[in-house]
Amino acid sequence: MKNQYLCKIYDNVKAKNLNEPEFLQAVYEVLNSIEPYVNENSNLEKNGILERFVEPERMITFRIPWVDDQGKVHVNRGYRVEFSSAIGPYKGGIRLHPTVNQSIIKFLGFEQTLKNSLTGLPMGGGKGGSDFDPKGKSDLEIMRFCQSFMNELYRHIGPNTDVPAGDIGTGAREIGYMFGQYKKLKNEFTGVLTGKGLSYGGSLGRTEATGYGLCYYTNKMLEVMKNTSFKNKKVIISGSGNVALYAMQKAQELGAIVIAMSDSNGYIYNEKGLNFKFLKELKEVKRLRISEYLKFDDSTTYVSCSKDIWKVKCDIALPCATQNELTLDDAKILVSNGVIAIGEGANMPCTLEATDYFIKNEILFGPAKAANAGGVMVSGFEMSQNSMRYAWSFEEVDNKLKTQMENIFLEVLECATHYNDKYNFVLGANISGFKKVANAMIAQGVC
Ligand code: NDP
Ligand code: 2IT
Repeated sequence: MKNQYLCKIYDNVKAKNLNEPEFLQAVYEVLNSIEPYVNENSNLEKNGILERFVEPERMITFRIPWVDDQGKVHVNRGYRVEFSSAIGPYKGGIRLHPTVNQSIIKFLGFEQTLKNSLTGLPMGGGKGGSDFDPKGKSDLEIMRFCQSFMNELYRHIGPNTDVPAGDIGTGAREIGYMFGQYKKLKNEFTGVLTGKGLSYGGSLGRTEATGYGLCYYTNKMLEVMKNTSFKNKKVIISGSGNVALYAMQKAQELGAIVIAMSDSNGYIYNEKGLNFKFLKELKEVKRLRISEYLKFDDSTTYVSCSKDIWKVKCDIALPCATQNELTLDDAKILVSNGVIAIGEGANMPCTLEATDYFIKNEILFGPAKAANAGGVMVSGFEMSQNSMRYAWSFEEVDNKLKTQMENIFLEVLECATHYNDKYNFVLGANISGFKKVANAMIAQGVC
């Protein structure tokens, strides 16, 4: 990064947010890659765009007291970052995981701003969550926690203000409890959350959207750049949650053999391919550990170290668990094993060094904010359907998702090619997403 304006902005972000490594990482990646665009647009500095772009519009933290089944009182910390409303109401998921802190919520909100811009829909960037650990909690404990979370959050959100959704640890069950509490507090039935159940305003295809979208994007990238596809490719997918499961299903439908998947404890491996129905039942219905898969299929191997999944030889790797789960060492192993494409299903799953290594080696690299935009895209469709008080068919949603994910890839490629960096889809995604946000900010004046 040589541009003085960019260096000044980054130094300032660093000084102000020293103890937020994930936020600094995300900001560095973006500032570094939009340099050619900043070099040719002096109006950005004149309008103080980057100063505002890296500072959330609003950050809320709050206490979440709740009572467990034994009557003991617990307190967790809740967050909502309303990062940018330049192009629409704040929009982004809620993460429930013990590792959640301000740095993680801010990096996710920052990334979400650019991702939502790439969808082509009018949505700003936001993110929320709590350090609450849903693992091992009863349904009633989850319900009491979600109600207490909403007891504070409800005053900050609304269908035209800020529309939360799912993320790690937040699925249909949690969204249902949060929606019920919002409705009770506001006496209002509106599309204030997305990822809702189908019986009360959810969209068909939202559950599948992120995983399916990731495969549509990756398949288009394979087709355009290498004249190939998922067909007969060996695929490994980290994680076995919402994103990973539906990436598995779509990859298989496109003809791939999914040979390894993981959870935070370990990974399962089967050279002949894993079974979607078994895994869905295990993870979505029974909420068990992935090691239990062996009870369904004893020809599968379990390795009790989730990080070792990257040592499995494959053609395509889809990291779908969490941030920084794939490091430079992992990238070197994947490349030496002949990987041809990486599709980021999780947010920022590859470290900066791993990402650079893939790009330098001309591995097809689908960066998260483009490749996993399908989830929030269908959330945007859910908002539209709620506003119309109407419901589209699964096919309608899925067709729109596929077309628009392919368009995002083409837009990213065009941008990367324009800046003479044809394999740098990180640059392509960041500049494409940023342009629209920056133009909207300039048009709206200093606010
Ligand atoms: P889920 O909670 O459904 O699943 C998360 C999966 O990742 C689980 O298998 C979990 O394993 C694993 N995991 C979570 N945290 C860690 C960790 N610290 N170390 C190792 N493994 C971990 O979440 P989602 O599938 O919804 O989200 C996965 C990723 O995709 C996240 O980065 C999220 O931000 C991103 N994303 C999600 C979207 C959505 O619509 N849901 C949209 C776009 C991106 P275990 O069960 O052992 O914890
Ligand atoms: O990271 C993401 O894009 C999500 N967790 C989905 C957000 C949404 O509003 O659907």
